[in-house]
Amino acid sequence: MAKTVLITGATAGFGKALAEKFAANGYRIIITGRRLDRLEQLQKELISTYQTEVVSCCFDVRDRAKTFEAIQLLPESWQAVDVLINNAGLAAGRDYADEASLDDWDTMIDTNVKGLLYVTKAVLPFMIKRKQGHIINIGSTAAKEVYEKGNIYCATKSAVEAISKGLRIDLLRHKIKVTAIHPGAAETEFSLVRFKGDAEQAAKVYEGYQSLTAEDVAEVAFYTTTLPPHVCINDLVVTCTAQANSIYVYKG
Ligand code: NDP
Ligand code: 8X3
Repeated sequence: MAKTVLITGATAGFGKALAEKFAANGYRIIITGRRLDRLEQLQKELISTYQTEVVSCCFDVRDRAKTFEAIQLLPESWQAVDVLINNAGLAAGRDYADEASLDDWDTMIDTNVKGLLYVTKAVLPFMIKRKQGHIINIGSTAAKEVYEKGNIYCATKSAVEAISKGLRIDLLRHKIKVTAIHPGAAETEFSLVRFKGDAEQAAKVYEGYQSLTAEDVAEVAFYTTTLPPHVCINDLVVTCTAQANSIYVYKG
């Protein structure tokens, strides 16, 4: 039977590219996100382009009850999740800590940390039952070096890194792989969301160099799932060639 991947945040950016990449490689796909219209559109596209099976689940990962309900209500044939990609996430604002909004901080912590934990906890019993599985958590170069005005976004991504390390240890006995992938700057809706719809400010982030694309990240993430059962990539940083880390980007 074809393998199954569950991808959070599949309505845009990395998540959408990941859904396409896994579908092109014969996976059955579970896509999730909050924007129902986009989920329905992507579901149609994946089915018609790749002739694969696709289920879409619309929920907000910050809502603990709804997240558990959506995952627990998956039909039994869809509960055999081989790969879980915790991708849903965002940055809200880019401000000095003393000037930043507490609501933005709550949003980032609730989505990037607590949401990731809820989805993981809901999917884990399916993997444990089958004594196999691969969890891929999307962190960021922001987990590795904190940058000015990055404060809580960087903290949430450091948390993703620490959570991945902890899960890797605790899940050894269940033979479940845990990979953390830390991409650098990639042009998606990320900056538009961060700057609350200010397209000009968002575009400036990617000016003067070739940033990563969502497809680049999907390619790398997919690669980590192609290795033999005894091989696990634990932690992987991927940036465009113009970027050394979350602080240094060469715009030449
Ligand atoms: P996008 O803004 O393009 O996509 C984000 C996705 O997350 C959307 O599908 C969105 O769906 C989903 N999402 C956000 N909040 C929630 C929520 N509360 N519940 C459910 N889904 C949610 O960003 P990217 O694709 O660039 O980002 C994906 C991940 O990669 C994030 O975790 C981000 O932090 C990380 N990252 C991004 C980098 C970049 O430069 N782009 C670099 C490094 C890491 P919807 O709105 O429909 O709910
Ligand atoms: C997103 C990339 O550089 O804005 O994680 O932190 S960055």
